[in-house]
Amino acid sequence: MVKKLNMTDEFYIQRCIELAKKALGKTYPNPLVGAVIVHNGKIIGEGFHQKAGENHAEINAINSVKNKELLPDSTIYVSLEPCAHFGKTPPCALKLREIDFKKVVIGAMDSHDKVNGKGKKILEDAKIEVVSGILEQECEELNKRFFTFHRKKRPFIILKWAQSNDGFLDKNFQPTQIGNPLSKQFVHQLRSEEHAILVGTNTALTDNPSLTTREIKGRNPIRILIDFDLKVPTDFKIFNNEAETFVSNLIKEETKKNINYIKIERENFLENLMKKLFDLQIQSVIIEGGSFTLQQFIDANIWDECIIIKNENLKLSNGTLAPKLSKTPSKTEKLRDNDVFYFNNSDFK
Ligand code: AOF
Ligand code: ZN
Repeated sequence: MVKKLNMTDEFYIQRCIELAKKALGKTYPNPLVGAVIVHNGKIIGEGFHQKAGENHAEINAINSVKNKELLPDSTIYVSLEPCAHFGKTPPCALKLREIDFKKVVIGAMDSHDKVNGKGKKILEDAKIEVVSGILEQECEELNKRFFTFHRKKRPFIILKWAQSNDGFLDKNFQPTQIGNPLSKQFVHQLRSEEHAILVGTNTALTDNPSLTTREIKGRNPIRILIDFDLKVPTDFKIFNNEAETFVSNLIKEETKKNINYIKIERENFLENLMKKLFDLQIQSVIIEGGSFTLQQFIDANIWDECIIIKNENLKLSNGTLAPKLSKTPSKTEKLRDNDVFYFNNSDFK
């Protein structure tokens, strides 16, 4: 009996996750959240959080219900603990309490300092039945960027590079040329899912990349350039007006149109950069090169995931050596066909 009930809860939380994913890359700095309302075993409402500043998932689900009289006799499923604070929108937990739902089923708890159990408590104090931790791992995975950001007080870091079979980057670090033609779309898809994208001075100077998602018409991530001495000319593509750019440098702190200069000293550089990105509420960063920059993140062990596009048919014999992960992982996953390798930092311990 109990088992059957859990299966039902899992089914609806799974649906919440599916709904939440529709907004992948679009909710920063907010999490991905989905909600489903069930009355007498029938879904009567669904919703997801679409964009920061707009309605939370629960409110969209409530608004989608035609017969609002059914709400107090319904269960609401939500992939993340309902919020307890006044942010850009009022607290969802108060709305659920006001409606007096029969039951609230939660996937993962919200690790945001202002929520973190308070939403659940509001509901329990109002004597509403609350169940939490349903498909918890899946719900954590869904918001790995959001949770890492709040727990580690730094963005979720993804390292990404393309290399030849013998371990070299292309001289001009052109990942899309090393990879097969589909790689470009794949890379642009990855970019559109992250909040920001970062490159070092050499990559910006030698490749002149625009770091946009033009191949898939996705959302452009915020661009971050590390350029201590401001060597990259302002007519380079990384400064075009297709996205906002932050330039970490030693010289000035100012904002000009879409370019924000931020001063970060060399000493403890990566640590201070992480603090600054946390203050700027940047929740995830994909590090796209070059080799030196990537290696710095590896050596400092400031990374969460690593994606390597490997062309097994290409031998370069010389050029820039690809970065090296410090240890051999216990697990390697292939993301696509045979040429994209995925590593998770937690498999290195
Ligand atoms: C929910 N449901 O759909 C989302 C939640 O500035 P606000 O008002 O949008 O609040 C943002 C915070 O609310 C965010 O950091 C996270 O803790 C929570 N997001 N909560 O109940 C949702 N998106
Ligand atoms: Zn909310």
